[in-house]
Amino acid sequence: MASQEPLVRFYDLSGPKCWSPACWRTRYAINYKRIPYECVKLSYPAIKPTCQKLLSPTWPDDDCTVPIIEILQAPHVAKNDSTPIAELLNERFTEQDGYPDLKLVEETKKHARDTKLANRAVYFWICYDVYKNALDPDDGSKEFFKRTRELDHGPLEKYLEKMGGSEDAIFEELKVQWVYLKERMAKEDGTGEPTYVDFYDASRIRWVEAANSEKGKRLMNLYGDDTFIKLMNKVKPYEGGDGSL
Ligand SMILES: N[C@@H](CCC(=O)N[C@@H](CS)C(=O)NCC(=O)O)C(=O)O
Repeated sequence: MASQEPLVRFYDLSGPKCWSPACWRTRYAINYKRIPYECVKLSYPAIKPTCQKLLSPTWPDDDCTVPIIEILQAPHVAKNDSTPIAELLNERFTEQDGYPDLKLVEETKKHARDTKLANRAVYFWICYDVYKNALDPDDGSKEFFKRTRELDHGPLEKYLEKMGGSEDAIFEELKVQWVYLKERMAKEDGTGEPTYVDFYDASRIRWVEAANSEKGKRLMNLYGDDTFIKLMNKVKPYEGGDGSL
């Protein structure tokens, strides 16, 4: 990648590791499509000004999120929101021009409800770990994260109480919401070509691992089988790309 001119600029969150699940989806998508890119790490407080600069000065507060990408070739375009970003990458970097088509981007919308519930369960389970371990300690992200999250749901230390108060309760919820993944992986051996659905599911694992590696290990064994081993084997070749991991 380093020797090629970047065609995309990818805005990810700062922190010791890539941790944001939404940013992982974009990272996987760009790597899968083999698009040369550069990565800019943003602090939490920098997300809104960056959206306003790149997307629109009146960009709604609730939609000020990373990932954001800029396509650096004419016509220049900037976009945020991971799934529309994946769609845009397929439109602009086509098979005809030698870029692999990322399959099943639309499909993720079919599981939107389960995904939302599963993300909610994981969110309350690991939010305090994200605060402690995943954020950059020196760029204002931690203060911003704590202040804004606590306005919504009170002290981060007590988030687990919002979801039944125990990891067991979280896992019971996840087992139900994620059953489509278990059923899908039961038909696979973990060596096939990944799709956007695989990247979507894997991004949740990466999120937990970066926040708390022990919780990540326990999540990998959610179903007591090889569901997650096969999933993570499939996506592994698409993790790197710009040396920032
Ligand atoms: N639907 C969005 C969600 C993105 C999202 O929630 N990003 C978080 C980081 S993981 C964010 O930018 N939050 C900004 C904030 O909370 O101020 C996507 O998939 O891109």
